[in-house]
Amino acid sequence: MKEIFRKLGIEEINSGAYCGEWLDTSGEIIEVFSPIDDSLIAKVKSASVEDYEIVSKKAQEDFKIWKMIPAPKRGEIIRQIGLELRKYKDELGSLVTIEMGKIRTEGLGEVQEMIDMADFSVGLSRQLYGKTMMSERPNHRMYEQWHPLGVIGIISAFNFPVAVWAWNAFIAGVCGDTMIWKPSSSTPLTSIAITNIVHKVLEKNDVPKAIFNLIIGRGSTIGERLINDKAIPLISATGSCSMGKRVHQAAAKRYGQVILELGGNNGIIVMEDANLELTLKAVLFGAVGTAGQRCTTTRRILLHEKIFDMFADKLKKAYSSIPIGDPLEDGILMGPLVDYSAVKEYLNALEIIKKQGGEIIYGSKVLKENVLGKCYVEPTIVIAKNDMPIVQEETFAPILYLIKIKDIDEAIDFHNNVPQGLSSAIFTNNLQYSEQFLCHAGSDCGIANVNIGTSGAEIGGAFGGEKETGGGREAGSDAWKAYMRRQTNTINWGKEIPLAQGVKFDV
Ligand code: UN1
Repeated sequence: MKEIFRKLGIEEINSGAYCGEWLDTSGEIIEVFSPIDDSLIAKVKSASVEDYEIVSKKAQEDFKIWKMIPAPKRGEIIRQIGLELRKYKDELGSLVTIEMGKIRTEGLGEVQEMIDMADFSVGLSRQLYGKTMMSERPNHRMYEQWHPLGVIGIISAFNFPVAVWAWNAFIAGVCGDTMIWKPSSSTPLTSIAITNIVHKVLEKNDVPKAIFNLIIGRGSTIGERLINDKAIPLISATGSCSMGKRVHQAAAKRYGQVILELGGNNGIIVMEDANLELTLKAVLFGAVGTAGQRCTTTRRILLHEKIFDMFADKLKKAYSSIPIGDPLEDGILMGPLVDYSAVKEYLNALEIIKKQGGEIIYGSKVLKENVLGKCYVEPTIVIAKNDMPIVQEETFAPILYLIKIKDIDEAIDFHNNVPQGLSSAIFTNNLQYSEQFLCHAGSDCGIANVNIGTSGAEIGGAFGGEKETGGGREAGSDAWKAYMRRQTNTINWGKEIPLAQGVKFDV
């Protein structure tokens, strides 16, 4: 671990603010523990509100320079960052695992997601296209252009401590924005490591240094300051629904824009004709992967009554063979939850489940033997009803609800009958079922898949969801448009000044 920290520039005590250089921060000390064995791994001197003001000012100043650099040249900086990320992939992947507990292959996958985002953004830097429109007036030309927006606020969660930053940062970067990243206080070290890598690239190039800025600290102090900062036209926030509501309200008060990627309560419909081998694999990865701590985690299985008991048995058997333990070890498929408060939430949810009539058919215990720390829990399967209040909520833990359905109509009805709308899937080989699921009367989620699980989306599509998930879209497709301002331009190259809609106004 010492070697990984040395390579990534993580010290015993680290600064919690960067704006082209690391500041001598004056906030409280954050102690960072690894959920693998509960050990203290480093400290961060967090940013105070005064530190925030310095970062915000610097980001605004450098926006003026960065936005004037041609987009493909900005893309070149992101390309170089992508190359550096490739060099440090192994160490960064391990650091993700050490800091938040996801298994190593997932930690590495997360760094790969950043690399993919870098490549995507480099291409995008030459494709920030606007349209040309047909003017109704003679000798007029109309078109739209996309201009850089300003300083973007990026609030990221512990569960994807680096990939979600890259979704936002690389796109915002090629769009000509500068940014301020506020990572989760549970995972500050990965953000410091990334910032060190970015710093090295910026140093080598003749560009302003306060493009990819960082502040680490409490939501209640610097987080509040960030979301209320009039200098930040857009906040992109990932996290809980309640956090997102707070961000949305604060931004609305000052006419700020938001990209919200909040809670999911993702369901998989399993029809009677489904290929159950495929389904089982997808459910296992979706429900147990990342120890149930993805926003895309599969939380509900809407299971056809004809195969209910049989598939529940298969699942139980598969759950009992999942290797749980040190996430750095090869072959382990489930590591610890992020911290002990997550364990308490898991236990609390299980109590509520019992009170509300849920039947726990597998799991429900905190593991005490053969594990290194106190944050390891059993993945849990519960037979439940869709309208149980606890099923309507997102519990950020590996708890999977099995809900019986009698046909496709009931399945879609139950599926949509939750407040969240992020990701969804159906397993079937029946064309009519899958088309019904994908049509406008089908899944109401931002992501809807057929014979693929709810989690593990590629970066090429726009990522995000509806309802209480917040409506934002990040990463691929044309999600970049949210990071720019659109300008409609009309140019008259004639000798008259005709008015639109045939209005006459001759003096
Ligand atoms: C998240 O949990 O906030 O689709 C993001 C997935 C990942 C991203 C998850 N690519 O599961």
